[in-house]
Amino acid sequence: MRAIRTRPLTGLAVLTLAAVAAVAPLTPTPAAHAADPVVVLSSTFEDGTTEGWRARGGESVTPSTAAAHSGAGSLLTTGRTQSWQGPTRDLLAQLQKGTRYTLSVHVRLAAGEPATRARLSVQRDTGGTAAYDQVVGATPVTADGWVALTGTYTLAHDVDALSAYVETADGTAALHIDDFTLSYVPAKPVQTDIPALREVLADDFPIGAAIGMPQIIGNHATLLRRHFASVTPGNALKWDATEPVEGQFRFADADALVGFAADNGMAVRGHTLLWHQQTPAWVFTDATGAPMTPTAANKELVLSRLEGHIRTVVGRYGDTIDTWDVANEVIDESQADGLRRSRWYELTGLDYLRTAFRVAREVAPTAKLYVNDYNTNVPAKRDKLYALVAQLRAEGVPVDGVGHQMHVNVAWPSIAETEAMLRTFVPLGVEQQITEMDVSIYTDDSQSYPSPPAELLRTQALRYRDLFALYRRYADEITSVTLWGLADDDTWLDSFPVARKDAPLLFDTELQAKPAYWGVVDPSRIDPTPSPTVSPSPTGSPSPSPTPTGTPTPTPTGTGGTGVFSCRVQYAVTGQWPGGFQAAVKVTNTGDRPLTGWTLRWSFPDGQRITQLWNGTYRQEGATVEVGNAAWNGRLAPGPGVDVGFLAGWSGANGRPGAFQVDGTPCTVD
Ligand code: 9MR
Repeated sequence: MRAIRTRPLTGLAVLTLAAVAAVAPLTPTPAAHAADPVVVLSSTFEDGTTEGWRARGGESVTPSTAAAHSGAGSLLTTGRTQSWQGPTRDLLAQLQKGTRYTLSVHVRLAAGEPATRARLSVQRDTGGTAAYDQVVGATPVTADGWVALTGTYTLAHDVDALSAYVETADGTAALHIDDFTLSYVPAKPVQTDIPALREVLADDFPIGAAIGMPQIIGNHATLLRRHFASVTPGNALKWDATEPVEGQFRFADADALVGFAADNGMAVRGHTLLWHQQTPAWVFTDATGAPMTPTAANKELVLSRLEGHIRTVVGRYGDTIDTWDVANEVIDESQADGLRRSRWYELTGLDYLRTAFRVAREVAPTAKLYVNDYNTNVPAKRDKLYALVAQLRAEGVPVDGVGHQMHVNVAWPSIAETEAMLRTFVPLGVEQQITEMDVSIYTDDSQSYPSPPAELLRTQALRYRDLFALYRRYADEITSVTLWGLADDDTWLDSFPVARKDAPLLFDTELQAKPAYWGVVDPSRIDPTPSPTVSPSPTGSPSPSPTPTGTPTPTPTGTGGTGVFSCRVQYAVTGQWPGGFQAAVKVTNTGDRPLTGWTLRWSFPDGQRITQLWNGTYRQEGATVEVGNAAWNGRLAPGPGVDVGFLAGWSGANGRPGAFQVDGTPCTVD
């Protein structure tokens, strides 16, 4: 949900691309830079039609001139009787699986309607089942002005139908929308010249990330594989995902995520077997269909459901999942006994915990079984958690570990309090893990930055530095550290506690290493003087100046200048739309002589024309393309190679170039 950067979007961008292609520039590019966004679809409602938009179900959608964000027209939706009704547009033909898009729409309530909150979402249908992904969370809207809902979306599933829609969180107000854009931001390559977190931390603990389906395809998967030794499915193993209807289990997403981890040698934390949230209502519904009351019969029924659920879910993953959050968030420090008054507790007392741990141990005898909670640094909560774990273990309940979620922020909690949290549990003889760490840039609900100010990113880097230094000191106690997400493009904090863009992780929305990453890896690399170009602005920050993809880590020097140079080129079209495409080219030195400065040449077979290229300079004459190195990637040593990306126009066919040369040496081609 980041603001669009570099230049305003226009509906002409795709046309511009084709037009530029037609005049065939022979222009060396200026300094290499990140690519500009390309608009794939826009709706301005200026032509008196609905431009392909329709009602979701029963309401009325018509062109209107009663209000307009730009020009004279908008789209008006009236006659809504349900909050989920609203204008929708099919996007199946436009969205490619695995590619990240920015969706933006302006919303204003019709005159006289009371203020409410609007959401921008995507509906995807597969095999007759609909699923809903939120792109922008509930955002205040009124009849007095236009509000932009802007967010990013990556389709991560195979679908039969796909549409974007606007709805309200509550109420049925008539509403206008205008200036919808679906744009494609060409992805920067994943950095290959920075240390892998998993290697930096290898002697301390496995480093993990919470993931969903979007994290196991494309560049996200590349980043995940490179840096992380462990994953936690963020939602796919929760009860509402795995057993939405009694006895009907669904494991498609969980299987894909666990399979990805297994294929890539990563550990998996199973999260979570029981929780007071994301548990379907049927679990607590009695045989007559009524909500359960605390009777002996209901206790028996709910415990047998719990047992059946755990047997099936844990049983499915055998040894692949070696750690389970058996119980999530069972402490409430405001209760004298410290026990959360969840439905589990109300119906069974502490027996739900006894049953859950006993059954999990039976099914997965070697897995580590955890109780996981947030705010475990807060002394009152910490001590009540301690008391519960001590009691359960004294009874022989197999609790092996305590998970500290560590949803923290740039100013809270102190390192001393965090250390006290870790120290407290040592005498219990339990393992400890950091299970859901993120560091919000916000310290109260009123703050909101369209993009994170540099100074806050620096403060955040120092927090990561200090917290990881602490974790490393306690590496004998801590058996893994997991971040609650992979990169800032996909974080639960964008909609909690209010809808706004947060930036709590180690990689930014373009998957590039942040100062926070350096806080963990090498604090001497945290920039002491933040650039003024990214200082806070309530109306939207100017975009950061173009950055190379690689942070300028000195490249290994190779073996000297006497050996043989040979090369390999990997060429991949990473996105394609009518008239345009994006490609990634990786050049690897497979010999033993490093180059200082290099030129890559190829010919396009089908008249393709490059319009923009990053991480290098380019010239194109006819079909022939010549790419030179950028200032920071001139050294091409044996090893990881360099990545170049470009946008180009095409028509008719978009065949791959068959041959590549570096400094005249033909390369092998993948
Ligand atoms: O990251 C999860 C988010 O996608 C869900 O919407 C949310 C729903 O409750 O749960 C999030 O994960 C939570 C985790 O399971 C337990 N600790 C708090 C996490 C953030 O809410």
